[in-house]
Amino acid sequence: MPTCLITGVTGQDGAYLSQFLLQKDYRVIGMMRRSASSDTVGERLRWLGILDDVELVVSDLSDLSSLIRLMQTYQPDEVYNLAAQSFVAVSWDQPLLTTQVTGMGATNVLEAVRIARPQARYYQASSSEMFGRAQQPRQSEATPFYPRSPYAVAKLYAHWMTVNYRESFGMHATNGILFNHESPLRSIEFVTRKITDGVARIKLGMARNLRLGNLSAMRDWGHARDYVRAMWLMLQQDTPDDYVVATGRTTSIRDFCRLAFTHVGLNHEDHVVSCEDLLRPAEVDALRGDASKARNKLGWQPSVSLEELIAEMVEADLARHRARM
Ligand code: NDP
Ligand code: GDR
Repeated sequence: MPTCLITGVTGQDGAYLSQFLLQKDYRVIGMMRRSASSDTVGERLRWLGILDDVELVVSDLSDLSSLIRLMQTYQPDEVYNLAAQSFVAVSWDQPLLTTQVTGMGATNVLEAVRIARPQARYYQASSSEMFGRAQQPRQSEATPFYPRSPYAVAKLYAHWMTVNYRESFGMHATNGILFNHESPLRSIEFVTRKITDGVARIKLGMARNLRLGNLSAMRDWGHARDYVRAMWLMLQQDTPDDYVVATGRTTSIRDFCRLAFTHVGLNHEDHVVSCEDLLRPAEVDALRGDASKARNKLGWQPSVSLEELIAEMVEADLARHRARM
């Protein structure tokens, strides 16, 4: 039975990846940080019905010695570094924390692997945000980076450290450059879930309007369940490498709203308000990925359309609110 260690196991991707690897008969060690709200930690794992199947261990991306101890104790075959301060908007308010966790945290995990478990295969959660002010209309592994936020700069540092550990120490270290991926388990502050939650509230008469920021930004959105499969496929390759994972379709926030409101028979123009105070200091205007390499080398392709994703998210939010009424 192979053993994997997942940092960020309490997040969206950590939950879906745990489920995926449990189905493949892995022993799943889930790293989480200590929380005073321990009764609600693991909500996503509970939602998927796998909370009792994941072995939860406490550590922190900023605590190298505890990370080394984890590698020594569990001797993982695969390490998925998903933990991060992952909210772009907050990274302008907390640039140093974001650097420490999202950037240097990855080096801590790489160091722990190098010191205590160098034969483990390592996955780094890189991001399409690194393309930022995109230098090409479709972004692939060959597209130059132009990060536009402290988050993206921190991710870019982690990305190059992963490449560097691969080249310097021969480690099986891989970057997955994943474009936005969403699900009913997405945190509520991200725009897709904010919209589907807003749609559900408005439909159920609990709210009238939905305040958003820039409605013209465009993103390439897929389903998180598809994207964690790509992570695993990357680590099954003989040679470590970097891969873009995306759907190749790009949609504006405005059109996402239109689709989500239409799903419940409402018109987004009657409810969505664009507010100045929610604009970002610097914006990533448009992203559209070219995942040809993942398709050709990993045999990966997305299985969920944007319309299906939106329907699943809106229905989940309607069910959540109805259950509380
Ligand atoms: P989430 O924000 O849902 O999860 C982040 C996880 O990191 C949580 O488990 C969080 O723990 C944990 N974490 C935060 N700080 C620390 C710390 N100091 N020590 C240990 N754990 C910590 O992110 P996603 O699941 O959406 O994304 C997974 C990864 O992929 C992230 O690195 C993200 O930046 C990256 N990414 C995500 C994309 C997406 O569209 N979802 C696209 C590209 C990259 P807690 O629950 O305690 O807060
Ligand atoms: P992003 O996701 O920054 O792409 O990062 P987010 O959903 O936060 O923003 C997407 C776009 O929507 C615009 N927007 C709003 N965003 C939020 N959160 N709230 C709003 O009210 C709102 N109104 C408009 C934003 O300006 C932006 O253009 C996500 C994260 O998961 C990262 O960790 C990951 O690396 C990238 O996706 C790929």
